[in-house]
Amino acid sequence: MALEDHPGSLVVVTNREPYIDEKTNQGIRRLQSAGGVVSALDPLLQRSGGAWVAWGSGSADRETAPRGIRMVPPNQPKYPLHRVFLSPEEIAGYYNRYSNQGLWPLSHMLIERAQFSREAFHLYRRVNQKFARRVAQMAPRNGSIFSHDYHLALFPRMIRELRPDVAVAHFWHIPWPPFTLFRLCPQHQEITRGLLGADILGFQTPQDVDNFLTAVERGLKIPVDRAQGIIQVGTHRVTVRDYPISVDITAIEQMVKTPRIQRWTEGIRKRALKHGVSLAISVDRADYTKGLLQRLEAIDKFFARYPEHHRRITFLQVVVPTRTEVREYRRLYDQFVDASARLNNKYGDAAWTPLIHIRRSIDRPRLMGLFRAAEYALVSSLFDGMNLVAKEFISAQIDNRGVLLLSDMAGAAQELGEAFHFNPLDPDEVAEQLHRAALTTSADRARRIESMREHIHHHTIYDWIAHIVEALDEVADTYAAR
Ligand code: ADQ
Repeated sequence: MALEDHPGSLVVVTNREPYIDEKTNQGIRRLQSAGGVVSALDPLLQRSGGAWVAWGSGSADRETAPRGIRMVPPNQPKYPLHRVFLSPEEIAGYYNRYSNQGLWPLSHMLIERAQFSREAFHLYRRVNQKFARRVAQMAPRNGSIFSHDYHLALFPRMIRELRPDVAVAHFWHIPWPPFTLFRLCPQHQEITRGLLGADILGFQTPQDVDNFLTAVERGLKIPVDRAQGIIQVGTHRVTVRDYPISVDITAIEQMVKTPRIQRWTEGIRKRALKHGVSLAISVDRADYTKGLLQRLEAIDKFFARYPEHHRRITFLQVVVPTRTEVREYRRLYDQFVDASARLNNKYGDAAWTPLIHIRRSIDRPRLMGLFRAAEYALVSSLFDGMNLVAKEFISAQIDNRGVLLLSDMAGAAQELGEAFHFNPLDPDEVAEQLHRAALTTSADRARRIESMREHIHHHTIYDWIAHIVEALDEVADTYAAR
């Protein structure tokens, strides 16, 4: 990767920070964010230098970052984390309201949930400006910026205005909706124009790219070169492409092979065997886009239509509450708990619980061990940019015995063609696919899993980073030569 030739030139910009400091009764607790992007970009910055800029959201973040800078990783400092501090009003407007109650539901095509207001947008813009000013102050001359997601849509244009010497790649992690829906965002033109400040604009799927190009054509009346994915805005050229995000399959394979995790996996398998059941796993944040309630309806249909699976399959739902400051998210979780209790009362008995749910975050190695132990994974998102859980499950299936049931509406469905696909709003189809999956031969399962594992081996998170960073590097070189 050419980035290694320019150590220290990359600045990563995200809403969520890679290292968080929280106050506890026992003093300050350091937490590391566990998402796929953090676990891939953090080692890159540790190796080649650079810096990370993010919202300092931890309760002890100010204390541990004199002048807003914290060297990380805390135990072995390698690069600076620049924390952008936000007021409670900014957090409410930028994060909870405009990002999570506006852009998030609209991008997932759930228009009834989307709420916009000029006041929230004003705070969203103010925070994007804060990020841009901060990056403008610290980015090296002719450096490269890699910014992320729907929280920072205005950032690329702002940084271009402040620092025309830097090259900017921005990656949009969630779906980009068709223009007929996107135009419902009262600030759709500002949002699209903001993103056009980037040199490289990445989306999860070709469909997202297509929808974005339409927003540029129809919303801004700017012509686009669809074949090349290029937009010329005055003298500035933007390249728009799909870069499907992925996982570190080799690390997952190693994780599930460690003696500790092997023992954990064996323990779970033995317990399941004792009760004569196979495990079907789902792992999500408690978010309405993940289709948790619709999933329960489909499971109900499955047990109603195919009683032969009673006492044979137990669904294990690992769910971590998220965005609990938003009322709808708290309600969703409560509804989920009620619906699972109803399901268990309807079908369960003293010897068998049809659905077990675990309400917490599970550490990564154990989670991967659970994936290995499970015979089925059920991913039923109503809409999902990619869905890393699907790719993690496949990666952990080193015994080639599991079956992935995957919503057509997750970005991952475009790549994982050997999964059992379904429409998440069709409980009958989900039930039928579960039944079909249960009847597959072990040879068929192995063939499907092997083919998907091979695909992921050739499209890892490191390939994702390398493709974006290489494209960014080329732009940075042309800027440096000017
Ligand atoms: P998310 O909506 O968070 O990400 P996803 O891609 O599934 O969705 O990633 C979730 C991650 O959190 C996975 O790595 C998963 O293992 C982990 N996780 C979830 N619940 C957990 C639990 N209870 N315990 C431990 N770990 C848990 C957004 C977009 C996605 C896109 C990603 C990456 O919405 O569509 O795939 O970004 O671009």
